[in-house]
Amino acid sequence: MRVAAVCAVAFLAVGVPSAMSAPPEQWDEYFVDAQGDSAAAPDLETLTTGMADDGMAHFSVYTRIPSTDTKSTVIVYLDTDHSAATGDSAYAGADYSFLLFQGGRSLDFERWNAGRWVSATAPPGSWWSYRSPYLFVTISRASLGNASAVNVIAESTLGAQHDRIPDTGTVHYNLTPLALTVSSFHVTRSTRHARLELAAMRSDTGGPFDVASPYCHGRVGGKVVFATTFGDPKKDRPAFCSWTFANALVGKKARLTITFVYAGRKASRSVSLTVR
Ligand SMILES: [Ca+2]
Ligand SMILES: [Ca+2]
Repeated sequence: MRVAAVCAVAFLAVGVPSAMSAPPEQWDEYFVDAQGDSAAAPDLETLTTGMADDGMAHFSVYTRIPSTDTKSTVIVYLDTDHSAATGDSAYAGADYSFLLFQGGRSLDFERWNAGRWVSATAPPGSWWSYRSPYLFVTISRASLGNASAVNVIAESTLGAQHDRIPDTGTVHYNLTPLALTVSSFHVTRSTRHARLELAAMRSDTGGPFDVASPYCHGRVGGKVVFATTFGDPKKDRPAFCSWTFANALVGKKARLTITFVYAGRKASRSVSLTVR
């Protein structure tokens, strides 16, 4: 636990997401915590980490803080060099932190320096705000030493009472630009039927892509033929596009494509075949 009173240097929260024009493509990850597990400290419910194509990292904590609370803190800790040997050992080696102190609802940016947390200059373009129930933090990757990834912890504290996301360990989030990589592609065929299956990995989480439906595109003999059915990708199952062709199309050349589009990224595979 940290002594909030020494950290209560107020920063103005500047800008809100809705005020940005032409927002860049952004992708997010959500981590959900139990509700009602914080005793008297603010109950943390979700932690969202995200990156946008303009190089800004976003962190938000969903926590409903009573307006009568003047003593608690909510802190987002970032270990930007993935080293527990640097930074605050009580928080898995966190090197930077964002602190919301309910006394005056002040916000502070701090870095670990010579064995303690000290207030640091707010990096250009960064902003903080608390608008119940969201604590928002935005900071550029450049301000975090161009970190390729961060380990994140959010914690609320009131006296000896706490809530934390995650309950143990850290949330690992990749800050390098998102890429989608095809991990499997299969074509199965039978009489007047073809099925394309596609799975992809996302670079930010290292996990399977399972957040958007596939686009299915088919042309036979130069004309568009809509897929008969499709299926969304799941963690353990590829997405699919499936076509059943009319008798009149037997013998014609077909070009079939299955595509994921997400946050301006694309993963796609096509096949050419003759309908039989
Ligand atoms: Ca909680
Ligand atoms: Ca560290």
